[in-house]
Amino acid sequence: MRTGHFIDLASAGIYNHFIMLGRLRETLAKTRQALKTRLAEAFSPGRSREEMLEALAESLILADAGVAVSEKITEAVRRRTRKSDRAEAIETALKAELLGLLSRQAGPIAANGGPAVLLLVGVNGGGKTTTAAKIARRASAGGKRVLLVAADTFRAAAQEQLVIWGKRLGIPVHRGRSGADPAAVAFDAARAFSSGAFDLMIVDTAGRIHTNANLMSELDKIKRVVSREIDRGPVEAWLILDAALGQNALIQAREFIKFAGLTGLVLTKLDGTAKGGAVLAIADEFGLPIRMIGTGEGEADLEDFDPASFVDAMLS
Ligand SMILES: Nc1nc2c(ncn2[C@@H]2O[C@H](COP(=O)(O)OP(=O)(O)OP(=O)(O)O)[C@@H](O)[C@H]2O)c(=O)[nH]1
Ligand SMILES: [Mg+2]
Repeated sequence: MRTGHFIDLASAGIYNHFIMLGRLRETLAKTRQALKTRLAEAFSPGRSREEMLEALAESLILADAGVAVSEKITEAVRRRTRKSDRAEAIETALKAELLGLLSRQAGPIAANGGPAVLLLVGVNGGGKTTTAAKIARRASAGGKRVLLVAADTFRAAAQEQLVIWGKRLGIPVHRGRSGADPAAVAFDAARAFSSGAFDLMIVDTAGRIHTNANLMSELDKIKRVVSREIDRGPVEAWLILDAALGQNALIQAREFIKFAGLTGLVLTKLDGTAKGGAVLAIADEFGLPIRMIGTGEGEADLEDFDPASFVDAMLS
């Protein structure tokens, strides 16, 4: 009986792994296409090693990995393959190189229960509110008592959007008065959280343009106020980046990283973009773990960032 139970679990695990990989492959279809179109042609029989390496750099650039990182990866592949002119050797080296690059920055929520408070920040329309709902749903399914906080007080509709998600998911939402100071709303929510009735508090903030210094320093204030009030578990701040922006996502990240004490990144909208290669540039440039990826508009379209599956889905 017991053994059977474990076998069932194991096969379910493998089964889930294949389903997940299938979904990720679907999500990254356009990025994979961008990468592979040029590669397939370059790796056809009779091509020289230099032609292949040149095409490799080009295909990385086409997938929006950026010139610098594309060249860096190509150089690493060149070193790894020494003088080989076999397409398989180059492809294997490419996989290893991408895996190494992405693994440096992988980081799912810590095993020790994860953060107590999660502040989601980013520019307008990046997917903060949707991601807040997705994370809340997942944590709640895992048995955590979640409090969603609508600290986007600029637009009444923004708070309403989170309230609707809360109703749909059966998760309580703390909201402030329209126009209230978002730090004050977050403070009140932190008080409620401190009562011990919740395990995880997810704060949805207003979208802000990274060039507005006042709006950016408001994030520092929210984090400070909340951190002062919370006496258990870490307070994390994750930057929500729209992967479809490709290289422009890096420009945003460079500014946000100066504020809000960022502890992680979430890349949204990887579905439907051919610019997924930007993930490589992001992993290369920022010393911040990519925590999760958004793979669609639905409440379940969120996955932990797993470098091995990601590379597989991107290349095979
Ligand atoms: N395809 C796809 N769409 C997404 C994903 N995440 C969010 N979206 C969509 O992106 C749009 C904006 O999402 P929101 O969650 O409202 O973005 P936000 O950052 O809260 O926006 P503001 O509050 O206006 O700054 C919505 O239409 C979402 O459904 C994703 O992973 N994939
Ligand atoms: Mg929002």
